Amino acid sequence: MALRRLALLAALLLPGTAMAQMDMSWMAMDGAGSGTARLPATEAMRGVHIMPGAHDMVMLHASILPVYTDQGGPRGGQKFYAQSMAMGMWVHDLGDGAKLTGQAMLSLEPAMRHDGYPLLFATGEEAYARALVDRQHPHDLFMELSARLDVPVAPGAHAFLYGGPVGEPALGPSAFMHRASAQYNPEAPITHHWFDSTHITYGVITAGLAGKTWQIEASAFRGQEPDERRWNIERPKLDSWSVRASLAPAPQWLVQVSYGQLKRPEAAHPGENEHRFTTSAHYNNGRGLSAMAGFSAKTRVPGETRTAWLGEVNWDANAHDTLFSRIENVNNDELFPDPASPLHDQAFRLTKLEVGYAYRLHLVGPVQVAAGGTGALFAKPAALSAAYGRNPIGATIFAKFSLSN
Ligand SMILES: [Cu+2]
Repeated sequence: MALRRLALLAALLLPGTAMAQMDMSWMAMDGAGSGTARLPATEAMRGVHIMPGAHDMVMLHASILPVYTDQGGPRGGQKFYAQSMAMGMWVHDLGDGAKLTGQAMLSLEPAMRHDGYPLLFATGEEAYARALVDRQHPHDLFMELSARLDVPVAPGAHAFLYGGPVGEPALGPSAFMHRASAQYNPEAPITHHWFDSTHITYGVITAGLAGKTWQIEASAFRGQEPDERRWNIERPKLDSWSVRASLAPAPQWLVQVSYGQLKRPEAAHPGENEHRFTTSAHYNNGRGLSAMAGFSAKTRVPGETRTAWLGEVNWDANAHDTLFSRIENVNNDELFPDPASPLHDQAFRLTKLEVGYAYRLHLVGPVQVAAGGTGALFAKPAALSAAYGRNPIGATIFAKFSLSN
């Protein structure tokens, strides 16, 4: 594992310190995902690690992902766009098993138009004061500004407190851009607003207890989703709550169950709260194969319950070739936001199957590129054929430049 190699290197470089005397256990991350979410312990954090001192570690990660997509059918748009993110994490050893972590994550996606990029059958959030349909919103400049304190409370157990003006509550799986199973997929899931849309939340406080193989936590946070002005930091609030339990029966596995009650999350559904239940299982064999399966049920209050499934896999077959796929099934009632439409507010069960290939190449220093393409097929009720065409087929090409160890 990268961290162990790093600890060894640090011990060798620090003069006068024998490996046996140094306690590097404070650097252990136990499969850290986005926010306080966990991933399999075999899933190493990507990025560049620096040790400015024996008690400090800095991790840097960044990626830029130019994409061209044609989503297919009459409602599927075409666009050239770029996703981007940069992350800095600083971990400080406080001694006696305690540590302090600061994390910042930024994106230049606000430079996109407010309506983001075409993504057939995706809905959620707004642009130009209208509900986004068949599009994915851009992310905010500040994706995360958080701090976390870990203190040991019993042998093999520690308590943690996490929070900040921009963070991620204990709800859902680790967000898609942090999962190895989605690392080369250039598209957001169309089930983003069922599973992991709370990954950018203005105002989060989470308290939890964790061991190597388990974690329980609870959050207070702002239920309202980010608005379409993406350069600013919105006013934090703590009007919603969630709880999550995670279990790692083996280092290759992580299972989470979470539930939250969100106060008026969506501008397009004024006056409606949301209760969200999610569960997911994540697998990583530590040798290039990672996968996830998840289920979500979100209930509008007042309103209906809409469910979604997601399956995702990434396989680095060798040093250069990667195959990946995602299948999603969702019951969506937001495809026709115009009240004049006869299909307004009607729910349709949709399936998207996406299959992709990436060629990975080490460029220079810590920079690598993964270039490839994806194809997408959809299954939908016949009632949607007039709007979406009988068999829309999506095609996307991309090149992802990123920092890695
Ligand atoms: Cu998002």
